[in-house]
Amino acid sequence: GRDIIGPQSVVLRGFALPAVEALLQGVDAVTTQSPFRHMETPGGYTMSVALTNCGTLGWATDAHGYRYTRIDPLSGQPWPDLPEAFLRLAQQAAAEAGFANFLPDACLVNRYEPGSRLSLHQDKNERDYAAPIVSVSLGMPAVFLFGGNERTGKTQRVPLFHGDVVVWGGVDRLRYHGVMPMQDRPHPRLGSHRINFTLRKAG
Ligand code: MD5
Ligand code: FE
Repeated sequence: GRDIIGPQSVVLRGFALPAVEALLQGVDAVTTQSPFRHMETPGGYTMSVALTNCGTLGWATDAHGYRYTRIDPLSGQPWPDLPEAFLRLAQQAAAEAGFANFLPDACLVNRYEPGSRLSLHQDKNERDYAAPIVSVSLGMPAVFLFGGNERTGKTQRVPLFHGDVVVWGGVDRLRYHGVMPMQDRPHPRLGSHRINFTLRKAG
């Protein structure tokens, strides 16, 4: 089924389930070349979420700021190719949500463990806010926080489970959002991890 969480945002429950094994193979291929790492923020913190990227452009942060890069600063090589299973799923999900012809060039892969959180933020480093973002959740459940266009004000709590796919677009694209601190509720396939990957048109 689907849950409408904003005027142009929808949770497609279990949409990724038929593709899980292919997606996890993709994650393995990516992390063999560009391992998960904990990046520094411009504010001097180390992120509790570990991340990597695939596709032409990858999101990175360090003491100097946030940016998209073509080269993985850890490996010194281009980010790994976008696995075909990622692209196929993202295009199907985008189409299902009313966004035809989604052509992502960037995929950020986040890995959460118990205690990991993502504080309220906006995603503003992409060039084209008209393109949607497709987000795939695997492993442990999370509570997603969905706010408004300003940091203050009400946030809704949206539970996200293994296999859920969220498509965010249009007027919802710049809403504040985050992930509550992860509880340890081990998943049969992924243990005490949550993996979330987001496909974007960044360039
Ligand atoms: C996560 N990741 O569950 C989330 C899923 C990130 C991030 O937030 O930046 O890595 S993506 C949720 C998202 C992305 C872009 C826009 C909006 C939500 N939104 O408008 O609410 O690891
Ligand atoms: Fe975000």
